[in-house]
Amino acid sequence: MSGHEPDETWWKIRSVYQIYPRSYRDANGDGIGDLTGITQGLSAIKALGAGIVWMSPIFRSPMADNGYDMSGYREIDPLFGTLADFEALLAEARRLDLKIVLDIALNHTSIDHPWFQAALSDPTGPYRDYYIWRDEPNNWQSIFGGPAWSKPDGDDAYYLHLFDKTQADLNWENPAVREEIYGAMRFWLDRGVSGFRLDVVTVISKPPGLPDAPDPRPMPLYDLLAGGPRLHEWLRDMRREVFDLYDCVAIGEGPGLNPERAAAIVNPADPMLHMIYHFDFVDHNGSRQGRDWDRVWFKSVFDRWDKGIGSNGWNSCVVGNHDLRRLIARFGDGNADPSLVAKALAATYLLQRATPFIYQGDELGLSDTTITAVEELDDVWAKTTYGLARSKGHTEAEALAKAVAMTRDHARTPYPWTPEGGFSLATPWLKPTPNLGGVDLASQQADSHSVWAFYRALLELRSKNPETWIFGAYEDLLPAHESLFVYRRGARGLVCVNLGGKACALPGAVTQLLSGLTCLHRSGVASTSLMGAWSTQIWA
Ligand code: TEU
Ligand code: CA
Repeated sequence: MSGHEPDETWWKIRSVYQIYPRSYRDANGDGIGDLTGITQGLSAIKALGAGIVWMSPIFRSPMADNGYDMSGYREIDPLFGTLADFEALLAEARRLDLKIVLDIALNHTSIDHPWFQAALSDPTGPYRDYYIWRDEPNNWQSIFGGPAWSKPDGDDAYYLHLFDKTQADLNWENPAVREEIYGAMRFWLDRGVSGFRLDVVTVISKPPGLPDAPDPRPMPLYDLLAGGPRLHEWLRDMRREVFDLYDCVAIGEGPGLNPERAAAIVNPADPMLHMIYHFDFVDHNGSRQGRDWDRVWFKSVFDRWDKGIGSNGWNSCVVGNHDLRRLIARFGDGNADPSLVAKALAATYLLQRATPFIYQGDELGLSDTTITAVEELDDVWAKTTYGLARSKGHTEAEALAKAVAMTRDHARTPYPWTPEGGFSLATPWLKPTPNLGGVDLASQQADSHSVWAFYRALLELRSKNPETWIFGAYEDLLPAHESLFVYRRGARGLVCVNLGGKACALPGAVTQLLSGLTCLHRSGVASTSLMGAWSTQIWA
């Protein structure tokens, strides 16, 4: 296939907006976001210009991991509403021409799931083999910290949980498990959803015999487990038994992937999933990894994935999500104007040869929140981190600092609809991020220079000129520059971004290219020869 052949496939053309349902909008006044709230909010997503809405989990769950611990794959959790509320949401989405994509955690269920409960009450019955049991644990550590194996009270064996101890890994080797998951996906596709985001799908196939890991710590273990021996076989099954039967999109979450592994999964000649998103950015949660934010590395990630998949298959671009600190906190600079940083980052990831994913609030330039006490933490991972630090002898203050540096709560605070909040009439379930002025939807919709307006302008660019901004070939013109990100799209698209706080001269070769083009958008102080701090200009 040639490098820039326009292709009308909707999941390439449309952009994705990710909703965190607990925190999007509360319609019934209990302080927690819900489906009716989402229905009311869809027109705002339409106005922004996204075309696909991915909702983090809404299925039945005891909410230890806010829905990524599912106890019923065919039920809406009552906290979020009813099936009728969901049908109303789908009807509104259809009216607005938005596609709805659901999130399914298929690597594990909650231990409250009836399957796990049956596995406990009847160890010789059919549900025991839905999960992974050993008499003696191996050395694996859970991603959230602590051992990856737990023994239920009164049981003889340990079950595997790569995440929280309430999230038991499913035994995908058991064909009955696979049938259950495929059936659940068809259940929702039959009701009109347009696809799924498959949580940690790369780790469903475990290494035979579950051997000890050379390095059992969480992240290295992840890399070891990603892409197990039967992953491709099961993804092909899934494609045949589910996705090929509908006009839908299957988006894999891909921890542990490199471009070669990912390319195999989205290869049009042997299709498994439509898109899979990598962890090169997701793994970079700022201070949690203690890595510097290196602009040359940042640019190289876009380049390596474009080279790795390009038009042979299709890339997706996830930079921020509900598992991370806020985008501008991870890839900003403490001193800069946050709205300039937000716009500069938007210009890096919305105009790639890929489907961009916008995480709720990033389109407003929302920043990290302030957390001053352990009681303010909700994230199970952060609480585990805090507890482990305390048990290792760290003081309360040290343990809290560790948890605050990594907690996923930063991204999960209520969506700011108005300067006063506007998320709920009640006290929200999680303390909102302080609004230091103008970081709310109403203010930004009224301001043509807002971050929101900038996001909308870039999404409009993408949809108005797909040959250039969606399918045009990608080339990084200054890969080694320490601050400037200048890339080309197709024959005429050119994006210049200064990812730093100091003004930089544009190299003459770039200035020359600009002379035949028109500037479509600009933020900060930028000219054809100079890029001010965190400035952006987009030409075609
Ligand atoms: O996340 C997978 C996951 O491993 C991430 O938490 C990742 O390790 C981290 O972001 C790296 O910085 C998915 C969901 O997105 C997450 O919310 C769930 O907690 C997790 O799976 C378990 O279902
Ligand atoms: Ca509610």
